[in-house]
Amino acid sequence: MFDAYRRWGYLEANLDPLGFLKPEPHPDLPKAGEIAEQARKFYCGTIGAEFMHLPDAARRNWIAGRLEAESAVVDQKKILERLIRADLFEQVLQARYLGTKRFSLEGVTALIPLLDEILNAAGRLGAAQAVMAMSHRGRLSVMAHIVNRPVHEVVAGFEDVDPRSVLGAGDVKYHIGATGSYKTAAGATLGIHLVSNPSHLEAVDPVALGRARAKQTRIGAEGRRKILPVIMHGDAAFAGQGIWAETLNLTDLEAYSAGGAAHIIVNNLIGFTTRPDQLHSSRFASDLAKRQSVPVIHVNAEDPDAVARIGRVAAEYRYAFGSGIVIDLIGYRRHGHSEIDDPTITQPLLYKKINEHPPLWKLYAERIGADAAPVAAAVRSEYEAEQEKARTLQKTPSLRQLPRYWSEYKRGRYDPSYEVDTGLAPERLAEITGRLVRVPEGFHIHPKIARLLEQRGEMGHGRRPVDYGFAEALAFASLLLEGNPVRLTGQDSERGTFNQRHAVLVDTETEEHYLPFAHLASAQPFCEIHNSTLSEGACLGFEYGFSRDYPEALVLWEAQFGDFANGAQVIIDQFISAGEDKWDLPSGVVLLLPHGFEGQGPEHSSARIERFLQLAAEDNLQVCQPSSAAQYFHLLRRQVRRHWRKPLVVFTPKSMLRHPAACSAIEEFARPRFLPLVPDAEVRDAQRVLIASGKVGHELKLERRRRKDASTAIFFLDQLYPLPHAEITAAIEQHPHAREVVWVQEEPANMGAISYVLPRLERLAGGLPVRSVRRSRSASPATGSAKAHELEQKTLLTLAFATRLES
Ligand SMILES: Cc1ncc(C[n+]2csc(CCOP(=O)(O)OP(=O)(O)O)c2C)c(N)n1
Repeated sequence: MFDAYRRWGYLEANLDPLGFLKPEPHPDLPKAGEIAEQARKFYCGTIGAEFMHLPDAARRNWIAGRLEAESAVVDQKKILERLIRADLFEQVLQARYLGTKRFSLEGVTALIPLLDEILNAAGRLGAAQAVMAMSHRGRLSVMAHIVNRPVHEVVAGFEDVDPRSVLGAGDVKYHIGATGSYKTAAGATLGIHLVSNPSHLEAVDPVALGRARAKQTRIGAEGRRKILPVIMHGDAAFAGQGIWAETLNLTDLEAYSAGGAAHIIVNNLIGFTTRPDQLHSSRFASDLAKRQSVPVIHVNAEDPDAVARIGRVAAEYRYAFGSGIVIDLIGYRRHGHSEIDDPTITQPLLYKKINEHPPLWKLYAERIGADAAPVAAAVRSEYEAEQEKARTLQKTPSLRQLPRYWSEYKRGRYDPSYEVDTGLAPERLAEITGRLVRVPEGFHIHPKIARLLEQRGEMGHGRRPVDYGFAEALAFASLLLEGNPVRLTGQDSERGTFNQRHAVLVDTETEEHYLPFAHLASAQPFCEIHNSTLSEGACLGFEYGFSRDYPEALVLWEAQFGDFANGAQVIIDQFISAGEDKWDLPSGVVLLLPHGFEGQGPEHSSARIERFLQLAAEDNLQVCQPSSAAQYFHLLRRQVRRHWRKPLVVFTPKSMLRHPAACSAIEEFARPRFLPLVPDAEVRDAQRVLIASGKVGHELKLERRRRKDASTAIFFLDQLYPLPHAEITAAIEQHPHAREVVWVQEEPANMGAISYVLPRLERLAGGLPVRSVRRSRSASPATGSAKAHELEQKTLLTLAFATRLES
């Protein structure tokens, strides 16, 4: 009978303080008798636990044991004080800033004692820091009561005193992150990082986990114990947002695990105006979590003692099993979605009931027989004084602080003084090659890989041109040997989609894996190269998060084909391109996006260069398309060796990966730096200058050879943003008799770099006419027919050379 209650008891539990979510009688649950009564006490009270889906009996027994044990004593006086603080914080803001959005926590104020209990238990178990993420709801309260930012600093956001300092930048107060510290009941201090967050619900989840993982990696073996991720979700968002489903799938994987997170659904049983029966196909918003071995514990937010108890159980479970757990904290929303919405229009009956319902602290004080009035009066006047103090501030204080490991890195605008040399002498490259191509004794190597390693050996010793795959390996290995960690994830990135990387070697007899990058020297930083899940948003979000806490590492995310990056568009728009402008938070994350029109159809051609260029402003990104293996090598090394931290978007080749035209002599790796513009070394005093980026530039060179044309110079624009103005002007000036400049791109006229490049080239061309050759405007990026592609490509090349030269 107990087992039936363990399995189904939650359906009959009393979980909704307002009683709209009715218990659902289950036929397998006997109602009469002493044992039934006892089981009902554990499983059908204000806690409803779903854990019988866990395949591991030890975990099921652990949870049953906790739920069936006597409740531990909780500090009711403290809980009451915290509930008073949470409620009066909102009421003071409501009174002083009427008509301003704050996304009040009222109705689910039990979140604050819940977080208290999680942090107290985690502190006892060895946590030193919590990485927290949440959306708008209750965020200001969490900043004040958990992150412990002084209330006047949090309130300063409402005063908005120095708008001139953030013209065009900054963010609203309920999205900005905060750093602070939390004192546990036992006197320990935990660092708290509340991650900055865009409006896009749940987008912050993978970012927070990536940050937690990076912090754990930095600490080493004790990392998982010391760093606890805590992620808070809205009920509508938890059920509805795909990026959260993707993130959940990362939880237990070697590449992504952070030892489990405490997840809290701050469940007010409503979306903006939308009812739960319109928000999810399941009884509970939390059902998605059951796809995995994650327990879900629902708790009625109006039983603070039960809430506190579950907080403790959740933290202990995370530490016992290194696994995530979901707490579904069910309450209500006192006001409209924001305080300026009138909820009585869409939920008149619900809000009639809410209006008559007293705040939790009053109910709780009555329940425990406490006189709350003196504490409430003291808290109210404390917060009113804080609000007065906020009004006197001259400047809105920053609530965030970058960790110390960021101190030597630069953000903001580019400055040429940041440049450093990235070249390596051939002898050094030969030496690195020796370390890269060796295989442990007894390792059974695939014959094709044996051949590849042999060829790479020749490349590294200057006996064969170096291809992209090996140029990348040389960049990774040299950075590792110079003390910089490397982390790369992406779909099938261990081998490489185009069979070009082979970072992870596989023993043909045992399928054991061997990562040569991890065995370069006895003391070296970590190198992690992993195949990712089949997700873009969560995986890129995770790497962005990782890069935020590892400025000295090369952190890369690779798209299988560049067009799939649009599955991560929210992360690109909201974090990578705008993060520094909104939150002053830098990142050096690298995106590798295979790009190029090769007749593979509309979906495998374009990484949408145009979108990245549209996002580019204020030196927020670097958008590059290296034209050769050596350029790629220098670009990757520059990203780390230079101390300017900026996201780097690299359009990487497909067919050109091994193409002789894109391979480089070993001497090219010794030249000092990456060239944002590669001028033409073959043609002097040209009459026409063609400028292109990527594969088409090589095709133009072949076409020039075929035509025996000696009057056309071809430049590669390898860095599209920031645009190398001086280099472009100087290269054009090398051809004083040039009569026109032509931008050539494979992409249709409404795509590619054209709308960004053309007006700029017109300014840089010293009065020469500038025209363009490209495919016609098109709704879809490329043709689905390989033959049509060839015809188009031929026409494109012909047009680049055939048109009339203007005088
Ligand atoms: C991806 C995304 N879609 C839509 C919105 C607009 N929006 C903001 S809050 C909200 C309702 C969220 O409900 P819930 O997740 O239950 O959180 P609550 O506000 O109730 O705490 C919506 C639809 C958004 N911010 N992000």
